[in-house]
Amino acid sequence: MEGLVSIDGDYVVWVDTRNSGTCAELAQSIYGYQISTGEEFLIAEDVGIRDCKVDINDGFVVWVDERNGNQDICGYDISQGEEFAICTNTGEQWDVAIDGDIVVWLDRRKSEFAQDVYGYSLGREVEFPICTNRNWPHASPLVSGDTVVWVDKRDGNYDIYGATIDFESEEDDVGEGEGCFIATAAYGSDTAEELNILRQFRDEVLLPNSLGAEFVSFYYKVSPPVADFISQHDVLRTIVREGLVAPVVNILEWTRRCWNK
Ligand SMILES: [Ca+2]
Repeated sequence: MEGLVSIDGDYVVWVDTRNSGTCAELAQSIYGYQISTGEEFLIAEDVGIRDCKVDINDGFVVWVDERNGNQDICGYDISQGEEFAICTNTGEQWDVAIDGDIVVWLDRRKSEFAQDVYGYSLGREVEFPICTNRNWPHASPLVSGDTVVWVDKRDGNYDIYGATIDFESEEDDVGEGEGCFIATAAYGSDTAEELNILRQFRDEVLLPNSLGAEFVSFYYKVSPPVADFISQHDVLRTIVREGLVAPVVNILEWTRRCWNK
């Protein structure tokens, strides 16, 4: 089975059932071994009973942890001897991997059938979605530097997809940092001129006003899955662009002098 052992530099880590008594498949713990000293050490005890996976990079160990009652992602800093939480969302998280600053995993927070790819930056202590669409499953996410790859079944058979993580490009975004989802999907790229007036309206009119800010917050919660769906369907994109976004942009342009400061 993959993910039951991993190695990086001077350390080997693995999933261990030595403390599980007669139930050899149960009560998985995480152990480590330092090659240069020949010393074995316990990292975390009784972390779960299913699908445990462990990975290590540059002295940071990550694994799937069920101690809170559902699968989460936990980490351990070998140099400090300290455990820390990476993701404790109430949905299931599993199939974790780490390289450098980035941890990636599969995530079921959006629905019982979702298999989305999420990530976490150790340095920034921030979590972010990488590829989320409940219409198709993802599998086996891996990361190297700022590049994430995974197995993806969006076309009905297994393909390999990838994404580059770019924290700098999120500067002008709001909330969870993925700006203007539905409009972006409808226009097909994030650079369309029309998006600027939508952003300006959001920043100058909606956000300073509490009801408007509530709307923006709601919008950022519900729109990513909708936008994912729209972006996959050309006819739907045209309908949304010509029927919804374009008229709103026109109205905002005509009334700009009323709300623009
Ligand atoms: Ca969880």
